[in-house]
Amino acid sequence: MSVKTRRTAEGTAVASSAATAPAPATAPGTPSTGPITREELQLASRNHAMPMEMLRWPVTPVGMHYLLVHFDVPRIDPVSWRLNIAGLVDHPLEYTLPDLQQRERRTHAVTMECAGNGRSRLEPRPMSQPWDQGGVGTAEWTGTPLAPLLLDAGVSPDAVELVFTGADRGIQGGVEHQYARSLTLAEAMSDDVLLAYEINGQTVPPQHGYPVRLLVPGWYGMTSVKWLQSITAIDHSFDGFQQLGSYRYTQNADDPGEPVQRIKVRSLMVPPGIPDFFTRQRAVGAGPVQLSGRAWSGHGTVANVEVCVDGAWEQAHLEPPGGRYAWRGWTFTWIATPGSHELACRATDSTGQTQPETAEWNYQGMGNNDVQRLTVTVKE
Ligand SMILES: Nc1nc2c(c(=O)[nH]1)N[C@H]1C(S)=C(S)[C@@H](COP(=O)(O)O)O[C@H]1N2
Ligand SMILES: [Mo]
Repeated sequence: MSVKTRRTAEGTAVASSAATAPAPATAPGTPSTGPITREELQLASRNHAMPMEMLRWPVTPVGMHYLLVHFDVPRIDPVSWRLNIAGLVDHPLEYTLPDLQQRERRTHAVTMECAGNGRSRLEPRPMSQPWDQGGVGTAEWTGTPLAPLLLDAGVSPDAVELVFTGADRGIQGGVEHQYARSLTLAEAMSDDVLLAYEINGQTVPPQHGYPVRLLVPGWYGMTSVKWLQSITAIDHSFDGFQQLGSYRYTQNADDPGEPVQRIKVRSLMVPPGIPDFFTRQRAVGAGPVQLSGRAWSGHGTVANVEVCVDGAWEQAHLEPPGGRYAWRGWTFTWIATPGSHELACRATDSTGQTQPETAEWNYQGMGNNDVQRLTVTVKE
């Protein structure tokens, strides 16, 4: 019986048999209009979001940063752990953790966002990690720049890509593999790419990639391979599952699509006032309300943020940038009048890209940066 591998969104795994009936509507990777499934709940509770109120913090506390782990968190012994640089290089190299820690040390505040952030808002809903809007966070990552290590290894002129492989292993798309992603040599040599071993001044915890993770500012999170084990120079385009089978803007299971790469412009608002426990509906008192939030883009800098109250867009005030790769704070004073109101925010980046009013659907639910809208009840 022939088994056909289907392209699926992150966190899902499926091999459907060509000889059997079409996959049921609950199969991973299948767009669904039904309620959230047990499998989605299982993923959502493993891979938590950043609560929206954490947008008040310029740097997200470690336990509040979002989390995305495809397989199991591997337990790694720091003493026997090595990072190998191999493949098409003149000098294959092996580094211990202290070797890396003794090299040049750099810290960047970096906003990281999961490519699937906003997925559950799409209709039909691609079945995978069902993010609402909290698949984002900003941390101060410390590590050593990657480029000098590549220069030391002497990457061959025949090399076109570098494959970054993590220690975690699982099955996705019917393929058993270690999590791995590639970058072109030029992308990997970029000055801002780090091998990170600290987050917010602490050792990187197990769930975020201990002992060392790749960190590629401006790119969606899947690029920043956790539990990094090896870097391999190859003379062709990497065809691993996480490169070719997932993280693509596609229209159906057989569409090769386009690769998901840099983070699209987005802004989010701290939900104002106080929430209702169950519905999370917001209530505020009448009068001036200071709205605030943060905006980011992996394509450039944030040029503008607008706030919409009941359909009318106005400029928000931008705070000074918090670093080249970190989100930018914004504020807006809203004179709240009694009744129900709809608030929204929208950012535009330095390349002129802005957020769409309605999500652009794609099969894997990638890169949804639609405008955030919320309803607020204003009391007398
Ligand atoms: N080895 C490995 N690296 C990985 C992943 C993974 O499952 N395994 N998930 C990726 C994805 S999809 C995202 S969004 C980020 C999430 O990083 P965080 O959990 O530290 O926030 O890690 C990326 N790196
Ligand atoms: Mo992700």
